[in-house]
Amino acid sequence: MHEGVEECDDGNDSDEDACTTECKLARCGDGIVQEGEDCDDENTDDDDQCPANCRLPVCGVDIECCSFRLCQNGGKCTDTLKGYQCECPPEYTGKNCELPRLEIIENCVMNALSGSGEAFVGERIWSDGTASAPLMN
Ligand SMILES: [Ca+2]
Ligand SMILES: [Ca+2]
Ligand SMILES: [Ca+2]
Repeated sequence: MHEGVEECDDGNDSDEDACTTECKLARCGDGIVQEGEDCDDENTDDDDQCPANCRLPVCGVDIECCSFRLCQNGGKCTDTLKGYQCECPPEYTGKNCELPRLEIIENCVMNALSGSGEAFVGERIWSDGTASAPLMN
């Protein structure tokens, strides 16, 4: 270790520990993700991908989860004590409304009353069985 020139010298070629290969002490803003850092974008700006303390905010602890746009396909996000909840449109389900709900048409029978004889009367049943609606076409 050279006094005055080097801040540290751990004698290895790793940037990811407390002393970089340039013999500078690991710090937030040096562009290298070291121990205790979630990210490091080589600056100490808070307004970009990596905050000034190099710690990514934890949803439900540091910031509201809904600011992450977690609900997909038009789902409505609500922050809860333990995180968030998505209120999904009828066509989607899953924690983040990411799963399409299968539409199954059952009971298709010829509708004798339609006049044309070509219409069907059926039923819409969602894959989770919660909603069904009569279907005519
Ligand atoms: Ca090192
Ligand atoms: Ca760093
Ligand atoms: Ca930054």
